[in-house]
Amino acid sequence: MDNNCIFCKIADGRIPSTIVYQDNEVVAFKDTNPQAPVHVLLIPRRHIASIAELTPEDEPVMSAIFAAAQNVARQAGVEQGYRFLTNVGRQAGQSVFHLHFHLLGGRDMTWPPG
Ligand code: IU
Repeated sequence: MDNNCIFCKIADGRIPSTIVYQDNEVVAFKDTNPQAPVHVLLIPRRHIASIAELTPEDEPVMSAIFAAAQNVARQAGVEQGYRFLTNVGRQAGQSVFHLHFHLLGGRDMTWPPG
């Protein structure tokens, strides 16, 4: 755990959030600045800065995140169409350096993203 990381604090409940799903590996909570009617962030409980830091040992947590995404999408009623993405590095728009996947749905999505 990184004591300066806001998402570590959300994961262990030190900062309140609207959690929609959690298990031993993953926490999913509503984004506080939603960009779509459904906007949930899925994070590993363990601090990993971004995809750039993943190692083969992280395979179980990555599978858990993808499985959780299916659950969250189903629970939110957007399983017919949603976007699931992660920003890697500042140039891509990453502003919080604890790995997180955005699950966005409930409206038509455009491509390419900005
Ligand atoms: P990004 O990919 O690192 O730019 O996404 C960070 C997201 O985290 C962004 O959508 C914020 O609205 C969201 N967020 C949040 O939900 N709660 C917080 O306390 C903070 C950021 I800081």
